Amino acid sequence: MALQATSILPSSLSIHKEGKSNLSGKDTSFYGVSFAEFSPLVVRNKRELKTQRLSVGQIRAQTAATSPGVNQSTQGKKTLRKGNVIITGASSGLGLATAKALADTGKWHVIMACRDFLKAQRAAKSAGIGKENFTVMHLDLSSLDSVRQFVDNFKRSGKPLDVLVCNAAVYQPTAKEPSFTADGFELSIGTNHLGHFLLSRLLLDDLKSSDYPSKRLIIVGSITGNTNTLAGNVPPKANLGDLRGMAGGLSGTNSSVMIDGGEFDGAKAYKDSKVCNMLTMQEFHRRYHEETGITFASLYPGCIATTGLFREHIPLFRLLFPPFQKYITKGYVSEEESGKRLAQVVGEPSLTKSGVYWSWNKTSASFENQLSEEASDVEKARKLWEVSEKLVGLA
Ligand code: NDP
Ligand code: PMR
Repeated sequence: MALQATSILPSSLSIHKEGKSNLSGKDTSFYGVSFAEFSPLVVRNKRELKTQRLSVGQIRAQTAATSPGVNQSTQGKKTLRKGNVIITGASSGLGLATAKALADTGKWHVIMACRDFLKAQRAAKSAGIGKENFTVMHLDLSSLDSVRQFVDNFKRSGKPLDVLVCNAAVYQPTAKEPSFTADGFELSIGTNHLGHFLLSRLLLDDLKSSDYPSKRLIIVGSITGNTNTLAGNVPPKANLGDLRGMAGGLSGTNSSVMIDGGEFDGAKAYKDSKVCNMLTMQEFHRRYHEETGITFASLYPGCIATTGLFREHIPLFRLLFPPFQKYITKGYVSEEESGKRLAQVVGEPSLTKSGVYWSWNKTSASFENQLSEEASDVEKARKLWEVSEKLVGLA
C-alpha cells in the first residue's frame, strides 16, 4: 500500500527550525495551498520513516484520520483549513487594516478582540469585511478580569487558535496626570504590556495545541521604543531603568507609576510599553520556541500617522504629523499598507523565523531589523517577565 505523505504533513514540517521553513519559497499563498506545493514533505524511504519515528501502523492510522490543519474537499483535493487569528484592538487603524487584509484572502477567520463591541462591528462592516470572515469578541485589556473572561469565552467557543496578534495600544502624550487600569496599574503599561502579557500567557496552550502548520504569536513593537534610531532619540526616550517602579506595582501609592521609578510622562510610558512588548516577544521565543514550535515575532509596521493612536495629541500635531512623516522623514505608511505588512507576519511562509523584529524598507520589502541595546537585553527581559508574572497574578 502506498504511503500517503499528505497524512503526516504536520509532523514533517520543519518550520520549528529558525529560518528553515521547508515550505516552498515560491509559495506566497501558504493559506489554502494545495498539497502538491508541500512536495518536500513526501516520505520517500524507510530511513526517513524511521526519523519520523512512526511505524507503518501509525501512519495507516493517521491516513485514515483527517490530517491536522487540513480539509478534504468532495473532489478529494486537500487544502489547508481556514486559520483562526485573534487580533486585539481590531476596531481601528493597524488592527482593522490587518483584519481586512487577512479576511480578504478568504483563508483566515479573524476574531476581533475589542473593548467596544459595536464600534468593532461597524468598523468591520464599513471596511467591507465579509460576515463569514470575522467574529467580534469583547476584550478590555485594561482589566485583567476582562482578559481572563475573554480567554474563557474563546476557549468555550471550541475554535482552534492559530495566530494571536497583540496589537491594541493607548498613547497619552498630553496627559498631565496618570490614569489607571481596573487593577491599578498606570494605563499605558497596564494596557499595552500587562494586559497582553496575561492574554498571551493564558492562550499559549491553545496556540501550542493548534494543528495549523505555522502558529504564531505577534506583538506589535515600534521604532520609537528603539533608541538605536533617530525616532527613538526624540525625547522623552524609552528607558526601563532597573524596573524599580514596576516592581513596586506602577500604582503610584508606594512607588512610581513609571517602570524606571521616575515622574509620570505619558509619551515615555507608551515608549516604555513598546520596549516591554519587544522584550516580551524575545523572552517568549527563548522560553517556548524550541518546545512548542510557535513563531514569536514583533514588528515596526512604519509610521501610520493617520490612526486613532494620536487621538489625544493636540490638534496641531494631528494636522502636521502626517505631512511631516510623508515628506520629511519619509517614514509614512498608509493604514492599508501597514495592514498588509502585519498580515505578512501573520501568514507568509517566508516569515516563519522566530525571535525576529520585522521592518520594511523603502520598496516595502521585509527585513530582520536590529533592536536597541535595551530592547534586546536578555537579563532585562527575564526580569520584566518575572515582575510581570507577579503583577498579573501568574506567580
Ligand atoms: P489605533 O488607536 O487606531 O488602534 C489601537 C486599538 O487599540 C484600537 O482599536 C483601540 O480600541 C484598541 N484599544 C485601546 N485600548 C484598549 C483596551 N483597553 N482594550 C482593548 N483594546 C484597546 O492605533 P494604531 O492602529 O496606530 O495602533 C496599533 C498598534 O500599532 C499599537 O500597538 C501601536 O503601538 C502600534 N504602532 C503604531 C504606529 C503608528 O504610527 N500609528 C507605529 C508603530 C507601532 P478603540 O477603537 O475602542 O479605541
Ligand atoms: Mg517621530 C526617521 C525619522 C522618524 C520616524 C521614522 C519617526 C516615526 N519619527 C521620526 C523622526 C522624528 N520624530 C523627529 C526628527 C522628530 C522631532 C521633530 C519627531 C517627533 C515626533 C513626535 C513629537 N515623532 C513622533 C512624535 C509622536 O508623538 C509620535 C510618538 O512618539 O508616538 C509614540 C511620533 C512618532 N514618530 C515616528 C512614529 C512611528 C511615531 C509614532 C508612533 C509609535 O511609535 O508608535
